[in-house]
Amino acid sequence: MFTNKLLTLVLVVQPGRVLLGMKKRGFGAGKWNGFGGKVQPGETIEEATRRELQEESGLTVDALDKIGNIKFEFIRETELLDAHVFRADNYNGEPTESDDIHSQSHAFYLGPEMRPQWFDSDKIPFGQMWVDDILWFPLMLQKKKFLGYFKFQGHDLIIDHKLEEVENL
Ligand code: 8OG
Repeated sequence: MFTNKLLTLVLVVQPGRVLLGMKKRGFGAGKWNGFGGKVQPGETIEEATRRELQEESGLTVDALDKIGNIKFEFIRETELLDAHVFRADNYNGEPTESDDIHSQSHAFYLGPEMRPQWFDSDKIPFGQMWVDDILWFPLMLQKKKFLGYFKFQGHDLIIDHKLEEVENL
């Protein structure tokens, strides 16, 4: 019945601030979010996490901490999104709008997908983010691990959810 779609999401965190990107098109356009996307065939989840981070922010990271797994269901849709969430506390490079050479070489290149910006940890723009984020960002910021399930009606309304802190993922 349901198909599972593997997604990655990484939050780059520095003392007192978090790097988010404004998604300019596609799924979640107009929202601030961490960096991530679909896991491609032949790629591990961690490889996909690093690739998406590099493509969308220009950054590379050494250590990636696995901090969460969130399943998203949308009513009347049969695709379950299975998002693997990571946190990185150190990074290399300077945040820049994505300049992925591979996508630029295509005739249909649409320009950068994300515009990165730092936000103070107490000024995270939850009003312009996915509505579930306000529930689990506090755990992420405290380095707590969690499992989540959110059932959406459309893109702005949660009709059912579970969120639990766990010791291990
Ligand atoms: O490839 P694409 O950009 O469509 O991947 C979707 C990205 O959005 C991926 O990084 C996972 C992330 N994402 C969701 N739902 C939610 C959500 O509710 N909150 C946050 N913070 N990220 C989400 O797909």
